[in-house]
Amino acid sequence: MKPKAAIVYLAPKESMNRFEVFLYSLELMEKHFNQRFGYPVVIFHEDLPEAKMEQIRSTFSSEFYFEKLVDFLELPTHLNIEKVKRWLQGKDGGRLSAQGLGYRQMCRFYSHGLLFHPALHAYDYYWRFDDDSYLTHPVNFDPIETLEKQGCVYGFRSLMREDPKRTEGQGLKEIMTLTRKFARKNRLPLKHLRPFSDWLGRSNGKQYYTNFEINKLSFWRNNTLFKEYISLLEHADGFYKYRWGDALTRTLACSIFLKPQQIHHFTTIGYRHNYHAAVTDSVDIHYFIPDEIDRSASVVQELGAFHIPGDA
Ligand SMILES: Nc1nc2c(ncn2[C@@H]2O[C@H](COP(=O)(O)OP(=O)(O)OP(=O)(O)O)[C@@H](O)[C@H]2O)c(=O)[nH]1
Ligand SMILES: [Mg+2]
Repeated sequence: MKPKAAIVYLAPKESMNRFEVFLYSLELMEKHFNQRFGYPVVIFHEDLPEAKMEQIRSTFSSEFYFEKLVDFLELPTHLNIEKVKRWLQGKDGGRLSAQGLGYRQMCRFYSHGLLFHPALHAYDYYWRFDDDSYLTHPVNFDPIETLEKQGCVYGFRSLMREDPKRTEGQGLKEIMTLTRKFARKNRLPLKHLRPFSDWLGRSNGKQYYTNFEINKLSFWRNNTLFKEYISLLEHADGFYKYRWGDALTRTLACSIFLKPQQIHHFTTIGYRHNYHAAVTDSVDIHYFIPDEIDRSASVVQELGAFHIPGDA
């Protein structure tokens, strides 16, 4: 039987001017996968106008559900905006970065808000794409079904490693300490954190690249201990203070709550996320920042003719 699953997106906010990019992601997702497999597509959004929803419905053949996040910018009840603003400005121990409140709320939403959202209650799995996630080649099998058949909870396409210069001040030490303490207290294994840590137990910056992830909602939704872990993260304020990313929290949660055999690495799917590419049949991830193009043979061969809006 086909898994109860949905494809999910968070549409860019209108002021981000990324609608064209988003449409192209939808086009490739549909052409290379969903035309054949027909999963419903749930598009969460902050302010997507009716006319654009209509444009999506009339351009593509998938079944679309639009879900407005009315409380997207709402803070946890123990915080107030003045405090958060100071962190965003780099004051009181907060981390100043280009990513403001919207981005940080997005990370918090993907980290756990999505897993408990009522719009997904009817589904057991979701496959997430970002507006700048692209399937570069046809996917001739159903990865959601693969995950289910193998009894897995989490599926990813690539691992990324954040540049230590960029992660400085990101509160990695705090989240690692907090996670270890929590795991010890609750007798959860710590050994699967090793691939994501250095020899001193500090985060090594390696994380699941969550802009492509397939996840078993029913596993997390029904897990009381996971809810406790989330509550701990929420009260540590790291999403606001340090811009903790959903890639970071997902990686840590998968490491303490799952066995390695519950995690599946999809290595055959051709995928690109802005300037990162995972070519088909390769575990590597290639970075091709416009002025520093990765010209390795496999990337040139696969992506030579593949362009996205914004490419030079
Ligand atoms: N509504 C809304 N969506 C957002 C906001 N920030 C990001 N998103 C969406 O969240 C997803 C991830 O955002 P990105 O900006 O691509 O985040 P990222 O992949 O970490 O950053 P890049 O490396 O720049 O791509 C995308 O689908 C965006 O449309 C926001 O403030 N509001
Ligand atoms: Mg992105």
